[in-house]
Amino acid sequence: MTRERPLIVGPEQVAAPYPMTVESKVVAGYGRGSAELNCPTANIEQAAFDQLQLETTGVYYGWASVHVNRNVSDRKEAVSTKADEDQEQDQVKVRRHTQQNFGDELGSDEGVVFPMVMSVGYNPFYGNKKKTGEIHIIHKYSSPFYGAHIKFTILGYIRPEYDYVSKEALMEDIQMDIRVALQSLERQDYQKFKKLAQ
Ligand code: RBF
Ligand code: MG
Repeated sequence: MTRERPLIVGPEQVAAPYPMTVESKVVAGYGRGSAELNCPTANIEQAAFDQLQLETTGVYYGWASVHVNRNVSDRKEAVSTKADEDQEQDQVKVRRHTQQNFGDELGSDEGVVFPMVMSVGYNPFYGNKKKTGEIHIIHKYSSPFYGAHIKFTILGYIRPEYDYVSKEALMEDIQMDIRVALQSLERQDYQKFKKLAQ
């Protein structure tokens, strides 16, 4: 979509309802993020997402960090739910089954806070039925981290979600969102909230 976009959004000082901080397990999405858009996203559990009560769909920004999930029962459960997920494969557009590594390969990236952009809504370009939240962390991780723990703090809103004429147009807008988030987070007051996401 060709239109003018500001590089910095929101007030100089973080203002209500922000900051909003939530923790979630990283769950599998539709598998399009890295495969099609060159923009991997960590999908948020429904319960964690609902906690945020984000009425307004669109793109938000803030800080996020990923931690190894050391919860033993989560790891045991993963084995027993695999069968259920396999059965769901018959339906259309179900969430893919993905191998969870629980963040075991994070190495020195564990617990490091990076800037993030978060997409909230129905992804009109793909026409999802369910309102979801997914986070793209602006950092190149060496491995996926399904089943890991993500902690994130939302500090502001960038734009509504749009439909696009092409995948390339969507990708271009996401690249712009990333630039906007990075610039907007440079402000002193926004830096102060980095520690909330750790
Ligand atoms: N999908 C849309 O259909 N419209 C959007 O405006 C849109 N904006 C996004 C912005 C960001 C920063 C991110 C990470 C994703 C966005 N998406 C959008 C979602 C995208 O379609 C989704 O990540 C992939 O389909 C994987 O589920
Ligand atoms: Mg995803």
